Amino acid sequence: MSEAQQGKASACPSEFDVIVVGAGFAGLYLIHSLRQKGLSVRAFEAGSDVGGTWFWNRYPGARCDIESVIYSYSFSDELQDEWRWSERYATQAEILAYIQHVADRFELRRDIQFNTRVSAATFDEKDERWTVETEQGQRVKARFVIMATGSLTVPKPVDIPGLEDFKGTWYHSTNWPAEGVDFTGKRVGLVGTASTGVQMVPLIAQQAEHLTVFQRTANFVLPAGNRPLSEEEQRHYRATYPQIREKTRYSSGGSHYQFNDQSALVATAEEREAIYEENYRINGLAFLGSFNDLLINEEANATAAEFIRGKIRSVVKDPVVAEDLCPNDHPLGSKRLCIGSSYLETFNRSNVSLVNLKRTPLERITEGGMRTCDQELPFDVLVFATGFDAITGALSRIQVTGREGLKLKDKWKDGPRCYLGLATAGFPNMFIMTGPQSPGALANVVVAIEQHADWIMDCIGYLEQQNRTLIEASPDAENAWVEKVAALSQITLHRKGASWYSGANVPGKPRVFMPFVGGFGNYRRMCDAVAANGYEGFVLSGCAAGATVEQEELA
Ligand code: NA7
Repeated sequence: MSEAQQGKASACPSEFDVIVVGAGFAGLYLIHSLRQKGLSVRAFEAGSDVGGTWFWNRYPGARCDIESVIYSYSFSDELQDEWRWSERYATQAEILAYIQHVADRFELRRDIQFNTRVSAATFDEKDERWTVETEQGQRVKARFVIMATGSLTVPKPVDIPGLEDFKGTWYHSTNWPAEGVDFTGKRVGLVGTASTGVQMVPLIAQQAEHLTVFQRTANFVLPAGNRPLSEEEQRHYRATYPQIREKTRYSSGGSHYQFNDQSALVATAEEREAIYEENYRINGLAFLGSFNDLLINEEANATAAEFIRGKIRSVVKDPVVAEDLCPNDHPLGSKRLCIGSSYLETFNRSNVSLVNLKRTPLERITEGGMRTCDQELPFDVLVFATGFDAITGALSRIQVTGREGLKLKDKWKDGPRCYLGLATAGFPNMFIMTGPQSPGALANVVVAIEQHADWIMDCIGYLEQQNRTLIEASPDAENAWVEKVAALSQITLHRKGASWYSGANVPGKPRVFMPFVGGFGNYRRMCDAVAANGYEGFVLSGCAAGATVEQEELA
């Protein structure tokens, strides 16, 4: 094990051009891009290897809900040509192997210090440097700091009383033992029925003596339509990658699908049924593109929601269980659709039961199991698929201090505020990857990461060209952007789904709809226009050594 992997301070000089926090998809591409620009970089990573979200989330059934051929980097033709995805939707293991391959191929590990959690980042106005501090007490300086801390990295703490009393073993999906868990012969209680729970349930059910699924909110679950990718498909993808990538860069969600530009209310009932049927069978998340108004018109949305409820009723044999699994309290797509394999079918197994917590609320975890208002159920193992303190969770755990001692946690106490989702006023030379008010959470995040990183590289280049040393979002531009993101979220039906997109899943977290919903392609064009207009909305200041420039007033 190298010194960097052991997290040893001696492996690290004390000053760099850029410090990157995190070595997942975002951190790795940043390291590669910064090196290409000739900048020195050090990345700090809490895990013992690269991968970020895909390093930690190793629970049974973990897969990406975006197709493997597009959930991958586009920056290197050689990388693209040599990598083979074995299935339409890659498993966590395959995605992690890909990320590790990228780290090896571009020799990225030598700039990463593993097993090192960043605890603080402080901007010093006098020497225009960030000081980044680790939990081991190491202090390193840099001109820029880039937070590549990920949107889905910090687990939401289990908020059910009594966990400390439980005598059996318990696991949270976000921190799964690397060696796996054997559920054979065990009575398992699982809480959480969104993307993660939906992926785990069928696999745990195959092993467990009995699996009890505790569901608070029923979700819209669609079949993934997963399958191995044939040699011919692989060849086809490689041959058409330039067109596929171009499409993902300017599409609404970073995908290559052709969406239907027709209203669901214009189509006849038969046409609607045929389109829903086709998309349900094979298109996963792209089901939402069946018509152009599913996310903005409640009547249109209701037709799709009813189609899915019909599917649930046709698959699940017990009519009471089927009705319990039918989502009724939020529009389809207002929370992320769940993409599964044999999820609904699993409820037809004799060793699986469903507890509807809306009807019989959970009271507490006990020594031997779980108690609802009407029964106590014994378990050997509890599994929590209860989600994340998403988007802002990782950043809020770092003590970030900007100009004049301004603390990020104070600035964001009523909700996060970023200009373009990339920077926040009062924190010069700090960039945030796929942060709040960026489209990252709603788009194919790898496409968003490449766009963010490329934009940041150009921005640093511009700053140097202008002989400036500091760049920061102006408060006015930030306010206008935050208002725009909030106004856009009111147009879509996302406003009706309480989810991690708005912090609604974490008790006490400010309710702010965080992702930009105006479409990824539009966002890219807006960022490009900002750059073309001399980084409009940003204030450039400071003066490079040996240069003379007029100082701009901060707005
Ligand atoms: P999510 O989407 O936040 O879902 C968490 C699930 O856990 C959801 O079903 C919650 O029910 C349930 N939950 C959370 N806390 C409780 C308590 N206290 N009691 C009962 N049920 C609870 O997290 P995921 O990990 O599934 O997915 C996150 C993203 O990862 C996903 O969107 C993809 O992008 C990948 P609720 O809905 O709050 O009633």
